[in-house]
Amino acid sequence: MPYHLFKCSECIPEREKHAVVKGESDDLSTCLPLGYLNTIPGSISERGCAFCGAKHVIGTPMKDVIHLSHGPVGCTYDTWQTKRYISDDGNFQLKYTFASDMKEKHVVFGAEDQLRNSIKEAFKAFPHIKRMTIYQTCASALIGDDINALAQEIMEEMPEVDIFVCNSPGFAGPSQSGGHHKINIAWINQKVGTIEPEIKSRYVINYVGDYNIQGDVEIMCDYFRRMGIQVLSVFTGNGKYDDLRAMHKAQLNVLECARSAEYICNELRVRYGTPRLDIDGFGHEMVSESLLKIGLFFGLEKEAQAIIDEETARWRPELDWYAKRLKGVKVCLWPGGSKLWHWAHIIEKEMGLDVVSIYSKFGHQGDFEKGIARAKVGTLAIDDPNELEGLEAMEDWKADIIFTGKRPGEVAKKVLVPYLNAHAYHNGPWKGFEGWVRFARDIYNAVYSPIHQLAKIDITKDEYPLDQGFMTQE
Ligand code: CFM
Repeated sequence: MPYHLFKCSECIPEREKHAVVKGESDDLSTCLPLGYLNTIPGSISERGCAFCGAKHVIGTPMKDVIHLSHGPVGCTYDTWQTKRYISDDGNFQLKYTFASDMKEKHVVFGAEDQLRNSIKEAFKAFPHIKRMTIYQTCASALIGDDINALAQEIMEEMPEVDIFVCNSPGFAGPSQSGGHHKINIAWINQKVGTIEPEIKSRYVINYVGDYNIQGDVEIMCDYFRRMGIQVLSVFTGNGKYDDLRAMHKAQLNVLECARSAEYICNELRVRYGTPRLDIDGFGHEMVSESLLKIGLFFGLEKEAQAIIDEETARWRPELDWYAKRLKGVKVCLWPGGSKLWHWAHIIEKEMGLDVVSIYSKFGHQGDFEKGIARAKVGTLAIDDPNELEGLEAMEDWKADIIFTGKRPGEVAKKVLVPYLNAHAYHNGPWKGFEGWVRFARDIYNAVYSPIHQLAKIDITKDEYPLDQGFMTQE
C-alpha cells in the first residue's frame, strides 16, 4: 500500500489512509486516498461548511438577487469578501450582503418575525430587485424556523417577488460539498420549470458549474455564442434567477465543474431527458476538445474549428513563450475540489510544469481517481490536509510554487514559497485560450518576480545580493 503517514500526523494514525504516494506499478485500485469523509477529530481541517458550499460557492454568484442568510451575522460575512464572481450588472451580488442577524434571544424565542422583517426591509431598500434567496444556517436550522412557509407567505403578500429557500445548514455534510448537493437539488425542486423562456436559436444550452471567477463565464459564453448557440442560463456565474428557472428548456447541459454541479445535470436528465456533456475550459487542448464535442452534438464542428484555429493562432505563441521559461518548475496543486484534475496533466503538458503533489479539501474519491490517473509516479496526493501536513509536504516535495487558497497560501509565503490563488485567481480569468495565457503569466510572475527572489534572502546571513543577478531574469 502506498499510503503516506506524515511525521506531524503520527499522533493521528487514522490520517494515514488519507494520503498516498503514487508508486511504479500503482493503479487506481492500489493508490487511492480515502475521501469525502468526516474530518478526523484532532486534525485541523481547512474545509468549509455545507452552508458555505451552498451559499458562497453556488448561490451567491446569481446576480440579480438579494442573498439573505437566516442566522447570526458572522455566517454571512465570513468568506463573502474574498469571492470574485463578478457580474455585468454592477456587481450587486458582490457589493451587498444581507443577514437576519439572529441573536441569543431569537434562539430562545424563535426568529421567524425577525426574518419576516428582514425580508421586507431588504426588498424596500432595493426596490428594483424582485428576487431573493434565503439560506438557512446552523442556528436557524437547530431551532426549526420554517423558512419555506414564511417565504410562501411573503410571496402571497407581494406577488411581484419570488423567493428561493436553501436549507443547507453548516452541519449538512462533511464539507462544502454537502452544500453543493443540497442547493442543486433544492433549485430543481423549487424553481426549474416555473418560467417558459424565449428560444432564439436552434441550438440551446445551459452552461452549468462555472461561477464566473474573474470573468471565466464571459470567455466561455463568448465561444458558445460565436458558434451560434443560445446560452439559456448559466448555473450560476453571472446568472439570472429567472433564466435559471427555465433550465428545463435547454437541449443540452454543458457541465464544467462536475464536482459541484453534476447533481442538477443528472436530475435534469432524469426529469426532462436533457443530456449532460462534461467539458473542461482549462488548457488550449482541453478547450479545443470541449468546443469540438459541443460542435459534434449540434453538427457545428466547422464553427467550433474556426474558433479553435483563430484563438490558437492568437494565443499559442504567448503560451509557448511562458512554457519555455516555466519548464521543470515544481508545483503543489492544492485547490479545493475539481481543479486538481482539471489542471494536473495539462499544466505539465502545455506549460512544462512539474506537478509533485495534488490535494483536495473536499473532493470525492472520483476526483482523486481522475487526479491520480493523470499524475506521474512519485506524486503525493492528500485528502483533507491540515496545515502541518501542508508544511511537511512543501519541505519534503521541494515545491517551487503552490496553487492553493488564501489560508494555506499565507502559510506557504511564510516558508518563502510563492503561491497563486487557485480559487479566486490573481489576474484572471484563467479559462479559455486567453485565460490560459493569463494563468501562465501569473505563474511566471510568481516564480520570477524580484519580490519573491528578495523574500528568499535571509538578510541576517546573506550579503545584499545585487551582484547575484536576481533582477535579470528575462
Ligand atoms: Fe468546482 Fe469551483 Fe472547484 Fe468548487 Fe470551491 Fe471554487 Fe475550488 Mo474555491 S465549484 S470544486 S467549491 S471548481 S470555490 S469555483 S475554486 S474550492 S476547485
